[in-house]
Amino acid sequence: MRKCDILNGIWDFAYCGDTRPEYPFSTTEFMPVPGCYDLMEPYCGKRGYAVVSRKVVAGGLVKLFIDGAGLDGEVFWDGRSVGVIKYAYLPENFVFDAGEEKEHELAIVLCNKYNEVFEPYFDFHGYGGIYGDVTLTAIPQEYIHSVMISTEDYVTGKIRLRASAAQNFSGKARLVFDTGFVADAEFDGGRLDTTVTLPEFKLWSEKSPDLHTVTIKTAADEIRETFGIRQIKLDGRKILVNGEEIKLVGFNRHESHPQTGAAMPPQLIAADLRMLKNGGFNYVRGSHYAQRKTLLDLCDKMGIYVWEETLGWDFKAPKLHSQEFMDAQLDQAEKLTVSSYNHPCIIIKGYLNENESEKPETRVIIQALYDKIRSIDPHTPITFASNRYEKCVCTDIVDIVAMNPYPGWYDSKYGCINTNDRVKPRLQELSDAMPKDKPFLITEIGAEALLGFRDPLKTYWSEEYQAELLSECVEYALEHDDCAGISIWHFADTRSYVSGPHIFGRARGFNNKGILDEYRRPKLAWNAVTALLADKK
Ligand code: ADA
Repeated sequence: MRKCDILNGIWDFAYCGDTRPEYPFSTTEFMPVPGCYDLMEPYCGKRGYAVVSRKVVAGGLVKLFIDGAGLDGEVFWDGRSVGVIKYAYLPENFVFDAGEEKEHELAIVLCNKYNEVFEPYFDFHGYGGIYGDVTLTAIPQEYIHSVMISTEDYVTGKIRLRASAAQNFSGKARLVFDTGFVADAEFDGGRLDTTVTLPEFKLWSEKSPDLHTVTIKTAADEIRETFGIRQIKLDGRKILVNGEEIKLVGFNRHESHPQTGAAMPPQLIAADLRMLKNGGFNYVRGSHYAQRKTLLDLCDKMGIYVWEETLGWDFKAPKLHSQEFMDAQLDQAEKLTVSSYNHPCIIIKGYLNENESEKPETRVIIQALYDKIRSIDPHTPITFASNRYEKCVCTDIVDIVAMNPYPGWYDSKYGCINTNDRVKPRLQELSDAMPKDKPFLITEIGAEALLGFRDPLKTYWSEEYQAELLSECVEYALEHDDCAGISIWHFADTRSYVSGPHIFGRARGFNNKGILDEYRRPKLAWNAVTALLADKK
């Protein structure tokens, strides 16, 4: 088995402002990794370059894994560039020759200035830092990488295993499963593609999230992968998992906390997920970027369904229709599809949250991204969340129709105190207008509420108004068979715009539509919706 070092800890650090740091890097301070430098005094809220570095004893071929970083960066080994971080949040591997076995310097130049894929107008704060674990694994020259396991038949336990190996490796591979079952396969020109029917297996499901492992052994390498056996199928408006209809009820969730930013420690991520599961919910939409491996591992183990999507938020023409943008989106979609492929919790793959899908010319990129993901992943339903509603001209391309309507909030009128009576009729109207042969998901819905603002008139921004609105929404989803599910916008209040015109709709600089506040303290809506779910059980 490979040797893997966890490099988390206290790294050397320098904040460099507008000047991109050059080798030899000079560091005079320190920073915990994972961590966000723009949450550290005196750099709080600043946008600029930073460098973090540490010494590592290693040699030969190595794989550096970073479980998400942002907003972009570059990795240096003794001053030599060994990889670029282009997409915030995306867990990535960097394979390189570490040279002679001795002490080396690993440095990561980070930048939290906005870039091509992270625009300043996104309704979530862009943190600078290393968001998740950093590990370094010694690997042989003929190493195995990108193992992808999918369920071909959940009834018989038939799985497909694809793997690639460096340097066009050809030779035998032994597949040893946790059940004791052993199968033989062969790499040919660096590729292995085989199916195995496991004689004894357990299905992964929301109620019993059983996982399996397979150890792949070749003459040169040995790695273990975790996977789950489960099948997602769509049948008209229904989503089926292992042949049974499911109703998705959950939240959009940002990886964000006032004290840690995007670098939430596993304890806090697990606490969020436990709260969600114990509250009777079964689903997280990972808005609006790649999810950390830590979160996906937890969702696999806890039986929580996940919608995963690429980084994006309301990209607009002409950028949306440019070739450069298309290439970057395709690259990001490919990387994400491969990196999270084996997590059974991911049941929907998404991209380009809220784009100009009412324009026929946007069909090109919607189709291209769909085709890219489908070319790698033959099974998982693919879609995007639209806010163009009846005007959307792309619903025929995707597998699931997903809409972000905000009745009772963004359609408020002068003089109205409470518009919750419009919620159910609007949802029904929208559902009726959508294709009948595809599941219809309410991907976002909600209202702002400030924790502690109680108002008997149930006015906008009050906890009472939000509680009533979200109860209506969840009730609608539970009562209607033609609605496959709902993800409330959103789990917890999240830091958003800190300046600019939008801040005026974002009190405190937060998106306050959380059913919990940013410290996960429940608003009235939490009690109302969890009570409703408990009643329906
Ligand atoms: C959109 C968007 C979310 C959030 C939400 C809101 O639907 O997808 O990220 O900005 O609106 O609160 O307005």
